[in-house]
Amino acid sequence: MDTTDLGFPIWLRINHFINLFCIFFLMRSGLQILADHPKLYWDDHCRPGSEWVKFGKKKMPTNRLFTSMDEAEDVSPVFAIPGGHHNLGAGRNWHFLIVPLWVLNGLSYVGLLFATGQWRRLIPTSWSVIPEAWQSALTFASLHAPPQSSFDPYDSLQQLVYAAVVFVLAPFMIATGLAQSPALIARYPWYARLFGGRQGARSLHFIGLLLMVGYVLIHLTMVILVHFPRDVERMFTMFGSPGTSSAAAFALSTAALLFVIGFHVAATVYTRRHPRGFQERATTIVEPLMRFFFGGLESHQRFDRSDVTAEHHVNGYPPENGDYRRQAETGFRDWRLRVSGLVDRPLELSLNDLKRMPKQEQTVRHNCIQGWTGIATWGGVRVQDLLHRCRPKPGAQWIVFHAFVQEEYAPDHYYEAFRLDEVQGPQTILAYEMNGRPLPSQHGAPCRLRLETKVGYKMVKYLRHIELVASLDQAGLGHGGYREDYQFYDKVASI
Ligand SMILES: Nc1nc2c(c(=O)[nH]1)N[C@H]1C(S)=C(S)[C@@H](COP(=O)(O)O)O[C@H]1N2
Ligand SMILES: [Mo]
Repeated sequence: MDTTDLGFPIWLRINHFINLFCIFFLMRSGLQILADHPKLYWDDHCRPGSEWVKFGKKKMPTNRLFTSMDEAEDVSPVFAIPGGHHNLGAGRNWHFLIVPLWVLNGLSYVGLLFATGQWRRLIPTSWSVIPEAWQSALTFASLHAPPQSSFDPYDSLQQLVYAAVVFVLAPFMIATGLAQSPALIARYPWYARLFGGRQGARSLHFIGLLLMVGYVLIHLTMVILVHFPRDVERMFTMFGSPGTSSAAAFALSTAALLFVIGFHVAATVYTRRHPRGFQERATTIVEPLMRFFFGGLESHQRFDRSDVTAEHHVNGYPPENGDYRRQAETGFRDWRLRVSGLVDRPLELSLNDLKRMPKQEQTVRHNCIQGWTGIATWGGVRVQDLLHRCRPKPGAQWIVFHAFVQEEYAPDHYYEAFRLDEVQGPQTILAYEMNGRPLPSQHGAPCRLRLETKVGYKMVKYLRHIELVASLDQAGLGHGGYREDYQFYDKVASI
């Protein structure tokens, strides 16, 4: 087939349009996520100051404890969705809503390319493409355009760039995105190592974003500048059909572009005005997908003791009230962990009771939702063993971990809930030790949850009460946890 006869079939235009619609959502929601911890690193210790790039002007204090929530930056709703301060939950929900659409669109595009012979448009069939592309690059570098005849269908350089974006950059973004799922890399630690760890994957995902932005800018500039107006007409007829007049094509394409812009504006305004409504709608799609893809994965991490992070970040200040203070002063001698609700045998366990149960140690990576990581050895008792002792009743659906009141969370105390099957994993423990020492106060003394397939916010510190309930309505505002209630996070947290 002569490649000049390929034309632009209707499916290709639709794929191109959906892709453009998705890409801007992915970029804007990605930026929102980045703004919550606007620092990028090459190793998983995230030592303060070791970032290779940092956005924003905030400086963290060196003379007192700070938490990673203090490090979040504001971002404009023009660039990010939904914009603003610490709207990471909504940003993530947009990202994970659009990703499946974008991936399905990409797969159908590639499938159709090969089913129809359109692949010839993108994949060079002769090695001569390389010297030709070089010639073309030299021509562009001298601020000239290669002759129009070399653009049928694509100029060699253009063809190579398009092929690289479709067959290299897009899969690369998917691969580096997946490597940020705590569940996936807890089950398959080698997968994170392919990218030099989770921070490597995160940094590469960002570099991929820069390449994508660069590509979009150059792509648009070229379409407009090179061989004007033929390419613009071509771009417009992307939306019309070959038979339509150029006026109709122009009207249709303008409408299509306005639709994308209008949709973004409306989505941004809606998300900002109705954060709860958006959370509830988005999570009905996002959470089942997360459970489907990552729910069955168990953590099998075995980092070496020598991998432990020296300065592990902190999120959530220790409680300051008299109740907690008094117990801390006596080494939590009077602390009791209450296990209650829908159980056959309610329990009240002291720290010594916990220490008499079988102990498990695990050296694992912590993945905060904001982006930082750290490696530590945690020691404690398996939640499985605890459940054996308290024996949940048949009606128990959810297990809720409640913390002491922390003054920073005035409306309520911190808590997180899980379906019972989610806490059965081999590396789900109540930790009373960190790196061989009693749990330090900033990391959750006297006892905290570790559930290594989840993002950090699910791992409640300063534990004081575990409750088994039939429905989420029985905990907090009913969305599955403190951060779900007040920061609109999803409750599955596998990525
Ligand atoms: N009680 C309580 N538990 C909490 C938090 C908190 O603010 N309060 N923050 C969560 C978040 S967002 C993270 S990332 C981890 C941080 O654990 P670390 O401070 O030990 O690093 O604790 C989680 N557990
Ligand atoms: Mo976090």
